[in-house]
Amino acid sequence: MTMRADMNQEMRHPGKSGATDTAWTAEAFEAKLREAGRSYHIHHPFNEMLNSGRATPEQVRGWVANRYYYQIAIPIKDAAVLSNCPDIAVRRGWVQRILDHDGFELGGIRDDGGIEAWLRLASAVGLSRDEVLDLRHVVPAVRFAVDAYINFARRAPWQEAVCSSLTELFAPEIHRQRLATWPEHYPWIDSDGLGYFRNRVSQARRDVEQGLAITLDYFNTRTLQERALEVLQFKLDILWALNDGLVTRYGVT
Ligand code: AHQ
Repeated sequence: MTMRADMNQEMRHPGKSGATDTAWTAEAFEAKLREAGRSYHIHHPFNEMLNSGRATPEQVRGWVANRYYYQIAIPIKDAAVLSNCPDIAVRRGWVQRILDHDGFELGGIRDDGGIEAWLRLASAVGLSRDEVLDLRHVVPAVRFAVDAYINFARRAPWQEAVCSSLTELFAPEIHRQRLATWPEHYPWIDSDGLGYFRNRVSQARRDVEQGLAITLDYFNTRTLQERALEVLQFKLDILWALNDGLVTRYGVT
């Protein structure tokens, strides 16, 4: 294998070499989960282009229109987790994620939700609502990566689907990075459009509190912990492949 492949191999399947059967402590296991952040899509060339101001308006619009397909998949994925989960206390926490994205009207409180906020981002970058809603810009690799995530959540044990959401360990940083860089790099984007990222910083942190607690508790043998790292890497690869799809369609500089 070439150096790159070796590096990829180690990045993609950490902890494989020399596995013993002693479970890691919760602290050591959490550290391993956080180490996987080395292959988070914040490091993908397309994202680095986007957040360093090198993206053209067409590349920004392409990213927003394609990521819409990921955003509308999240509540479907979360409903799959709920449908597989018999634990009422877990469901009571998890259902919040669907409300975050689909919005709600409860007891006089109304929230349009994250998908509507994403459509405001789409409008701010110059996309029409219809061309986002009808998914005409979604490239095959993005569709397949996102559908793989939904199908995984439908058929995997619900605890594995919970574990796969832990890419959000690294999400507050990427949302903060956009909020810090886009206004300067893309002054043509109305800042109202960035509301989605503002909301996600705190929502992602709350999501991770529940997801990490479930993961540290359930994956409690070395074999299960190694499985958790594989599941997290699978989801990291989904996000990475989504960005690869954008490169093939919109290029990267
Ligand atoms: O906007 C994002 C979001 O709502 C979620 C839910 C969570 C999951 O259940 O997998 N992951 C996630 C993510 C969102 N935004 C991505 C981004 O880069 O804006 C990051 C992504 C994640 O880290 O999984």
